[in-house]
Amino acid sequence: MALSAINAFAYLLITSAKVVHMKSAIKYSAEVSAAMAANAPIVALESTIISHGLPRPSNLAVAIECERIIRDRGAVPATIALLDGIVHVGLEINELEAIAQRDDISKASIRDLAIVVAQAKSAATTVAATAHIAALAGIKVFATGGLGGVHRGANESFDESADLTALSQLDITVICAGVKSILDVHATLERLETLAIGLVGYKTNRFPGFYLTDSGFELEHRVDSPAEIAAIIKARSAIGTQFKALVVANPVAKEMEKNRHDQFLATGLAKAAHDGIDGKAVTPYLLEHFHTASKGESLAINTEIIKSNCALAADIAVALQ
Ligand code: PSU
Ligand code: MN
Repeated sequence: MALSAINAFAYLLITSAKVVHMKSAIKYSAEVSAAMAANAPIVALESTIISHGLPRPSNLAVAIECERIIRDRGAVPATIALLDGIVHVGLEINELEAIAQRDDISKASIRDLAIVVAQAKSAATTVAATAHIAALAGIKVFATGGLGGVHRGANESFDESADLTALSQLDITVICAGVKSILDVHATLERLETLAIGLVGYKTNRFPGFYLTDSGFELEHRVDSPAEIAAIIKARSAIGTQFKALVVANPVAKEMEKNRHDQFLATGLAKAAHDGIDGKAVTPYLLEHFHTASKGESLAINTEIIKSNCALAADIAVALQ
């Protein structure tokens, strides 16, 4: 009797300690904490692009450069990742290095978050998971490279990125260069429409295709300044549609030569099918194929894209203040 009472008490202590631990599961960097206290503009950044989207060692250099671009434009970068069970919003340099260099960094989408936290593991966050944590932290603007979407052959494989469903329920604005042609771009656009995710082209009426400025599909809405985007973000709250993300599609300045692009795509898709790649491995596999097959050209374009999206995101965050 006495023993089980002690056990019950110990259990309560453990559970309440766990509850406290969960509540403090988010750790803000000093810079992000200060920005939040001062109500200064903040831009969220994902980390899967660092761990699984870009090859080493340039992944770390790109991550550092992106943060610098955001600071130079008057906003504060908040790179999001999970390290040893702690959700980080804003990374110190040694933490950014860990994400870029460690071999035990998994790729976490929203469904993985609680598991990684409870098991005290480390993971980079996808667009879906990053948007979820950013929204939880009250960050409104998020820069990435390309969104996940509907994969080719999804009518049989059911492979559609959780990025889409995540963005259909979060108050966040994502700046990207559209989606890569490794996906079924048309199906992705249809799903964005069904999920009521807002979509505007930045200085373009064509939906960008990541390496290409034009994926072949038209956009209904075009914006030409960060101020215009800030006005849309404010109108979303007024009209009650803020809990569906706004996607700002920002085309790359100098695109890849179309024939080369189509060739890399065809060989990559054939290789992935041959190697039987599925699940969360598909996207990193195809990105890696582009980087090796193009002998670095896709990496250079990828770098330009993410830098340009960071600059625009910072300008939007500043315009929102
Ligand atoms: N598309 C890119 N580069 C990337 C990704 C997608 O052009 O780095 C990453 C992002 O983190 C995105 C994730 O959220 O891949 C999508 O993976 P999946 O298709 O498994 O949902
Ligand atoms: Mn998938």
